[in-house]
Amino acid sequence: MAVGIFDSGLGGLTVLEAAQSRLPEVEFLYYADSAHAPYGVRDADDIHGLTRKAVGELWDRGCDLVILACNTASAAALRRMQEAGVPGGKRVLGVFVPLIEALTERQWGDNSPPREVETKHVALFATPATVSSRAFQRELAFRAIGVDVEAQSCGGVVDAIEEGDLILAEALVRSHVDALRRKMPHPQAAILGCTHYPLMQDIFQDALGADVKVFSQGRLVADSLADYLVRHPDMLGTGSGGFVTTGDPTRVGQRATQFLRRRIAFEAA
Ligand code: DGN
Repeated sequence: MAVGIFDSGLGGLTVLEAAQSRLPEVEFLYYADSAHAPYGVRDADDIHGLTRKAVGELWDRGCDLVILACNTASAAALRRMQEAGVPGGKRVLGVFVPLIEALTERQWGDNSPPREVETKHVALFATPATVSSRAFQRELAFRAIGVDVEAQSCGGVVDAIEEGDLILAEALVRSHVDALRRKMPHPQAAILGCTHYPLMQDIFQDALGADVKVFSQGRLVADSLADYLVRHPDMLGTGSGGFVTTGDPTRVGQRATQFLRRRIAFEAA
């Protein structure tokens, strides 16, 4: 019985880790489409096609419920996949909504009309594809009014993390935070709108300063998954847990081991 967790690469491990600690009794099958990472510089059709294929493979492996632990895929593919129709008994969920519910202080699934919220100046850090989709702003507008969002497209950060070059990743994060501050000098909150970025969360927090509340998705998505499984226990599926990748399993396993500080072995997808 496993839930599928999908990302183009290693970023979704931040969601997996939070989900494993929130739901220790649940197995997870993690799918990294490393052969096609990064998604953040691809166009929406391409991202949709790759995401559709990966999610289909997770469904075929018995994961009835798949979490897109990737904002780029959630922005470009989720709505389209849901509108095209998901096979009976299967489900795919994204990572935007739990984050936006936390930012706007809403309970899970509160679909009441948009209202004023405390946090009015929000910095969004995400991949070029997520920023240009404006999916975050669209979802936010369903729930809140009067929020000023300044988005910073963080080119290069995902690639540096995937390559294991954390010195370059840190330099890029600091320069993206500087660029954001030139547009919005005093954000109240910062959204890490890419599941890779929590791997650099301390650097974001340091560069932004202690007075900026940094939101990342791991725990929020894990809590919302736990709620979902209480209401839909039948969605646990028949698959078994593990780690698969379309890339080189040895190399991807080494990087994952480095990030999670425990041994992770990937198999070929
Ligand atoms: N981790 C992905 C996200 O949350 O957008 C980014 C992956 C990528 O390929 N750019």
